[in-house]
Amino acid sequence: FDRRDSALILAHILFAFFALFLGGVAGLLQGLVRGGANALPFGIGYYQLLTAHGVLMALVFTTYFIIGFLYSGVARTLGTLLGLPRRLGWLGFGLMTTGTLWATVLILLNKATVLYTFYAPLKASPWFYVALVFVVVGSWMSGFGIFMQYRYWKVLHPGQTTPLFTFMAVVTMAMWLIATLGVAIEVLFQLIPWSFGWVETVNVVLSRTLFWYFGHPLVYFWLLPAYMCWYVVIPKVIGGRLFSDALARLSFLMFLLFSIPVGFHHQLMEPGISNVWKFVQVVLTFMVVIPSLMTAFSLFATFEMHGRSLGAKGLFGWLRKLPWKDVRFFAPFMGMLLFIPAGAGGLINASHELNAIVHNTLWVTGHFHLTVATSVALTFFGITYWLIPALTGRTLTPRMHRLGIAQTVIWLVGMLFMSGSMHTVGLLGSPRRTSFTTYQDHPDAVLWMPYHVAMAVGGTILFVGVLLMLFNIVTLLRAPKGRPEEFPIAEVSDAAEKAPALFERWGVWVGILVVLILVAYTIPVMDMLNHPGVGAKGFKTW
Ligand code: HAS
Repeated sequence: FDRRDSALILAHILFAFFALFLGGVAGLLQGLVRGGANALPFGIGYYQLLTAHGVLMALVFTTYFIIGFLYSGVARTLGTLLGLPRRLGWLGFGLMTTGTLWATVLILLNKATVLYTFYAPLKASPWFYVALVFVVVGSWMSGFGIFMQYRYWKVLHPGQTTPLFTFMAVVTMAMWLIATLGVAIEVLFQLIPWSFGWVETVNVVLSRTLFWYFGHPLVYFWLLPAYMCWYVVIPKVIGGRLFSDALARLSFLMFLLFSIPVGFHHQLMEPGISNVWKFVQVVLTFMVVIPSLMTAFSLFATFEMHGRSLGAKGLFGWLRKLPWKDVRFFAPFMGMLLFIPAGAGGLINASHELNAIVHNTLWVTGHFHLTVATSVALTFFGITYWLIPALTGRTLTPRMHRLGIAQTVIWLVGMLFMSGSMHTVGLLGSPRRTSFTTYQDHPDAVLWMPYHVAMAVGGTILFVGVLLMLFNIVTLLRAPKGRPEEFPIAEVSDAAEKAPALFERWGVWVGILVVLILVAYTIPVMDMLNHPGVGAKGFKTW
């Protein structure tokens, strides 16, 4: 890596882990509150902590890590960043950091206790929404930087297929840009005018719809970089090859098409949206499951082909040929493994009748701690172990592999307690986003308590996992110089088909996506605009 590229990427990665630490402290405390420990220090409120935890973990940790990782892979596969893309990367970093620090201070001052989804009618200080604008616009600058580097490369390499990593980075950023338009409209045209008092009321169902137009692709914005690691990095780490480059590209294109017009599956229990449109979006939700099933198939094929090439026998003999002592493999593999139950939970959520049972219960919290906080987070941790030494020209030592594997195991145990009990107690009816309460010792609520205590135990173990991860990062930064760690990029299997040129005709894919969005959203949004009701004045939370 060019030193200037390393500096940009490292700044993103280290900021991400700083956010993970702060978010982890909030997570530990709120876990203890739900477990029954009532006293929070310094008059801090439970919902204030919950907001800080959600924003720092789900929005800040992920976005910084992802942008850093995408820049690193683009620089690795297309060559050193050109001047303008790098400057855009720094501009994006500066804007996002200004917005993040500003928003975090407002949350800590209890002026934006609106949780990470900042749903109306909860009303934060208007400056919180302005800070969010900085974060989103900053991420756009970074996205434009990636597009620009890609564009230059295409001009210099006419007719050549873009390297897989960069292709995936472009799809991910395109999805992000189109998705964030929804939240940008919500913040600029609804929340800012309303919170400054320029208009008296807000159309709540419209604001939630705009949020979830963005909110669902947001979860794929977290997932796709993990998939990049699974498709592009893991086959190389195990010493094998990618099963099919074309299949990988197709699955990413399917994510581009189907991850946006599905937001209603978060609003299945909401009035004001007709069942017909909910049904349409549930069908599209099941479409977006297909690329994940394709990914699972491709991963199994990659592992099995590699295992058999080493002489593995039997149905699962290939498992023994995998490099279990290599943290670059172990952490992401555990993420994959847990994505099987995590994804199954998603299918349950998306099924309308079952959603009625789980919606707004701790089951949903359990679901996203398995998806984003386990599958995605463990993959990001796994990437960190080789990315930091690759950026700093250092070596990943055997001791680091052992520490990393220990960190992964701690994370898994913590999640088993926490997410396991969240799923179970959710089915017993325990609500999410509520501080410790036994509802005046109602017998049902009293029955939930052992699970809440188990959640607190899991949260404490996870906090130890956060601390060990930070210790590992410091150790990585001080690892011995010498043979620099490589950025692993897999070759494609000889038998694989070449990707068709159609895959890079962006006009076609974005065109289809626009049609799908219009089909899924035009009529329901017109309904919401035509029947705004009285509107909500809102609850000022500060
Ligand atoms: Fe979700 C709620 C539906 C995936 C995150 N989800 C949430 C929320 C978050 C979230 C944060 O339909 C809460 C939002 C809030 O605050 O209210 N989700 C789905 C569906 C999927 C799904 C259908 N979610 C994710 C991912 C997330 C995420 C990924 C983050 C990264 N989700 C919902 C619904 C709700 C919801 C409803 C609303 C609930 C409500 O009522 O509020 C699908 O994309 C899942 C597909 C996944 C699979 C699994 C494929 C498996 C693979 C691994 C292969 C393993 C290998 C290793 C090869 C089909 C690829 C094998 C090794 C061996 C040894 C066996």
